[in-house]
Amino acid sequence: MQENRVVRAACPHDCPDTCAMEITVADGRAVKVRGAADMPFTHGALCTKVAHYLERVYSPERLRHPMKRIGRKGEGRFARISWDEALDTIATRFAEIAADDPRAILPYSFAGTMGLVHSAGMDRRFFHRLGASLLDRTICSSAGGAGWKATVGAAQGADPEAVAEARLILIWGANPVVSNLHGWRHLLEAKRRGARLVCIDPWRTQTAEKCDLHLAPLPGSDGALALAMMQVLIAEDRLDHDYIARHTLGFTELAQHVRGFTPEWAAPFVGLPADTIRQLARDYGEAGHDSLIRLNYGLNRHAGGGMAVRNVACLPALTGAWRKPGCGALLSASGNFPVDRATLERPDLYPEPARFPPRTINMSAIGRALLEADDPPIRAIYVYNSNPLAVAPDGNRVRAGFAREDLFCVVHELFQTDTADYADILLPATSQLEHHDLHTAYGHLYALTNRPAIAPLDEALPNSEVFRRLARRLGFDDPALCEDDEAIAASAFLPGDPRARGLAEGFAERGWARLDLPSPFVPFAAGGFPTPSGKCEFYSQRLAEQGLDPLPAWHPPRESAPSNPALAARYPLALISPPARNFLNSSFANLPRFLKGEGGPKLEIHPQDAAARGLADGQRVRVFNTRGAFHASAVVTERIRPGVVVCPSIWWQKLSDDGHNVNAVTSDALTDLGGGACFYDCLVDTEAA
Ligand SMILES: Nc1nc2c(c(=O)[nH]1)N[C@H]1C(S)=C(S)[C@@H](COP(=O)(O)OP(=O)(O)OC[C@H]3O[C@@H](n4cnc5c(=O)[nH]c(N)nc54)[C@H](O)[C@@H]3O)O[C@H]1N2
Ligand SMILES: Nc1nc2c(c(=O)[nH]1)N[C@H]1C(S)=C(S)[C@@H](COP(=O)(O)OP(=O)(O)OC[C@H]3O[C@@H](n4cnc5c(=O)[nH]c(N)nc54)[C@H](O)[C@@H]3O)O[C@H]1N2
Ligand SMILES: [Mo]
Repeated sequence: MQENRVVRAACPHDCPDTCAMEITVADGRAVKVRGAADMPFTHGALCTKVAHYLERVYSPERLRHPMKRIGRKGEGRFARISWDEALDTIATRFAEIAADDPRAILPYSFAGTMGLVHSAGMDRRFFHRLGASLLDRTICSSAGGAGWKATVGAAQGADPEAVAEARLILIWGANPVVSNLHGWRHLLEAKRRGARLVCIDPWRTQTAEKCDLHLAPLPGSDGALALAMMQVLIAEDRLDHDYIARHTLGFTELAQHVRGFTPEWAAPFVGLPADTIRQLARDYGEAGHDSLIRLNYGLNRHAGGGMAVRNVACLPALTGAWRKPGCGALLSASGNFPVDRATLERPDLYPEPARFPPRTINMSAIGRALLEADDPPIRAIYVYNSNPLAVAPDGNRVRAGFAREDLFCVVHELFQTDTADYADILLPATSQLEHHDLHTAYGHLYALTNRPAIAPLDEALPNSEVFRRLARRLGFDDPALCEDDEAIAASAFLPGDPRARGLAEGFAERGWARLDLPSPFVPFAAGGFPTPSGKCEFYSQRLAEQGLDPLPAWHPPRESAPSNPALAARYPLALISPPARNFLNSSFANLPRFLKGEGGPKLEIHPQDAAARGLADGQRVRVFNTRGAFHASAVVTERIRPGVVVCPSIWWQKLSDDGHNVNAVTSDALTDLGGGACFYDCLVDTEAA
């Protein structure tokens, strides 16, 4: 009998916390998963989902063999085949299509695993070499990312482990108790030390409940709120003039520009009294250098989401809050990691564009692309690390796209998801415990390795291995397409970048290591913004060159009374669908423990809105607009403001009793910056089901 051994691993899920895990293995079977006690950010704790990870790894629902479709598309009937048959079928079809135009083949992936090897390594190399359409991976953070980048320069900000230094913390479009639990520990520590926490969220979340103040703006109004805060800070001279003079660009233009954006101007858009907005700005100004804005992506899932984040990102440069450890603002820390994309992804493998110019498809409008793209139409799609039938907006259009008889669809998955039901060839994927990978993070400054703890279940294969095998079949003999996972991981960071110093030693010793950055890391204490000017850009020449407003602007939601009064009269409720605590997007949303934890799709609705529709608590309701409808049970509650409804998500369509989830009603419109998805920019109405 083998002894128990403990394997160092990393949580693969799309969450800012990227935890270090320790997997206890006995006789080849993982028997225990716990958070690493020595990893400072994980601090020995896992979330409610990953604490029960073995239920996912060993779920009887795991796919264990390659299969081919024997029923209608979407019906979900499959027959077992061999890997050889599966790969030969895919290689033959891809070769046929590529002979005409390889851009008719589309990879579709997001962050089922965030590991570099299995989400941004061999997969990218393979599709580049094939000359397939490129995928613009916009579904989560690209709007906010673009707004932040235009202002601050890169995804860098306050050191997440130093935030307890702040005295005033605005938690803005973020719900850390649910979606950034280990970051929340540090925010709570700030509170314990006397900091005031203010939550800015249309919904009274578990986070809002624990803050000193909860402000509930209308969804999509953050751009106006931040402009009004700037107006007050500047008009009342609550500014750090020295910081502004040395480290910002365009203050004079900004001051001129925001003069009319008073709290009185903003109030009707924001849905809060002008006095409340003015007080928030005064408190923020009063806190001076000691404030932190912890944003997450809630405010970026609106038509104006890019500009909203840009406007918020201007605030700490006005007060000089970037000067102090743990202060300033934090959206994502991912830009601190010196990832060598060119080596990982090998865009140079793309065939000489002489034959076909590269074509990019935006993943946030995948339904539209499958139905409408020409030049060339999409003839094959290869889905991995994603479940678009459940997570992509305008779900009915997505479904219609995947239902196309002439579309060759490959899905590589751990489970038979909504998307898997539409596969022609369905391939079994390994879980994180079964493969090697390397992880960066977007909520802290540590890199982590993930060592395989157990052998792949039955015939499951990691993403990289399937692409290696397909490359061989297609006769792609470039050495980059033969590299093994350890070698890919070993070359993932820019050689010689000082931030990567000591990582390899840390990985070997304990599986994780902090980037070689000062601790605490105060990136913009003395300016040095990674923008073209080296300053925080209130005025952005880059935006001007793209034909966009170079100064912070107000872009109202697409679906709201100010932009579309006729639509708002017909569908008066603004629907948001933020993360459910027991799910991770649509992952975990098929497993008994987590389904039980959530207890079925819900629609939280204010008592006034419920009464106006004759709806009672617990009643089945139909939520609808022109795009579609889904069912949920009403939760009548003052946690949500009048005029707004919430459906914590993301449910699988086929596990919902009417076969539809919230994305039946969301739109595939794109955001102002970054081409992102507008999940929370969505008007609906509701009635008894
Ligand atoms: N448990 C759990 N954790 C998760 C996830 C999950 O599904 N479940 N998903 C992961 C992923 S992929 C991501 S990107 C992150 C997302 O993490 P967050 O960015 O924190 O999640 P969101 O729900 O998008 O936004 C957070 C809050 O914004 C609020 N909000 C919605 N619209 C607006 C608005 O217009 N203005 C303001 N101020 N607030 C608004 C929502 O009510 C929500 O409470 O979480 C990750 N972590
Ligand atoms: N209405 C609404 N829709 C939303 C959101 C919302 O807030 N509201 N949030 C949006 C956001 S922020 C995001 S990030 C997206 C998330 O969208 P996705 O990234 O698609 O996230 P998941 O739903 O978790 O699907 C990931 C799938 O990858 C699979 N997987 C995991 N590991 C592997 C692997 O190693 N190999 C392979 N081949 N597969 C693997 C999992 O089993 C899972 O089915 O959803 C978006 N959709
Ligand atoms: Mo996300």
